[in-house]
Amino acid sequence: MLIWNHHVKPYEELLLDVRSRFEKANSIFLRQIGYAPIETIKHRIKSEESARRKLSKKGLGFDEKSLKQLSDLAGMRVICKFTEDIPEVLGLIKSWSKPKFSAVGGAIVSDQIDIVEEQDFIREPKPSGYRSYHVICQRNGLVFEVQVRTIAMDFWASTEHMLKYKYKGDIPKDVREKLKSIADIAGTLDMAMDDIRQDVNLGTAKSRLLDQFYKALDILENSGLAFKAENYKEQLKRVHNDLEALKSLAIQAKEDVPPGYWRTS
Ligand code: 0O2
Repeated sequence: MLIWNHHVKPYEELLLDVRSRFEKANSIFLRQIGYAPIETIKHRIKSEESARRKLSKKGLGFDEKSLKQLSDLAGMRVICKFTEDIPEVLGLIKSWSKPKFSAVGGAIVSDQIDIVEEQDFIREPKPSGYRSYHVICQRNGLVFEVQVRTIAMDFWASTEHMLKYKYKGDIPKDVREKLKSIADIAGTLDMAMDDIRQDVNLGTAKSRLLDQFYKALDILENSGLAFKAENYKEQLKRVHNDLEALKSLAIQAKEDVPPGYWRTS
């Protein structure tokens, strides 16, 4: 007899491992470029009842072999702010499929995650209006699904899911039509958000440059070079809105810092 908790335990461990890979990568992005592509991560194991229902819909029995055919028994949702963040997340998943060699003896480390299938419901939304990018992966024979989507796509999908539940799977036609047009609005919202992403990136770049600039001024002031710091402050007033000029000013100020004073924190 199949004991549900025993069956899903390795999947739970797998999801925790994948989740921590995403979290680590996200912090590296944040540290290196001041921006992280992942907004939120959710993961879940399908409930026994829901797995039973799905298998019976597919005409399959409730056993170990049939459960292996449910690609979303273990599922993870990676939610991004912008559509343009999605390829970054896909790139991360792809990087896990490369064999890793251990430092000792060069043996292959078996934490490799392979992509079994990709489904792009963003380029080709489902007739309901559902949009998301699905990646079906597997590690050591355990299959799981990663859904990558924006906040707008996630909002739509979770609302539609809730309505499906409320109407017992049979959403009335007028509600379905409304949902479809909201999905189109969500698509337009995502496109508009991608447009302003450029501004967000510029804002991040500017604040990083200003951090470096003020750090240099602080050192100059505390190393007997306050007159230089004052001079830079005056120049900053003129270049504040010009990213390139701000960049060269920050480099110049950093170069004026006496040797040995600059510390990377
Ligand atoms: P839940 O409760 O999220 O787990 P297939 O055998 O591949 O043909 P399957 O497995 O239904 O059929 O694949 P599909 O269509 O890729 O759906 C997998 C999951 O994607 C679903 O799991 C949903 O999470 C999500 N999804 C797909 N289509 C829709 C949709 O129209 N609306 C919403 N809200 N979500 C969708 P479950 O088991 O259906 O649901």
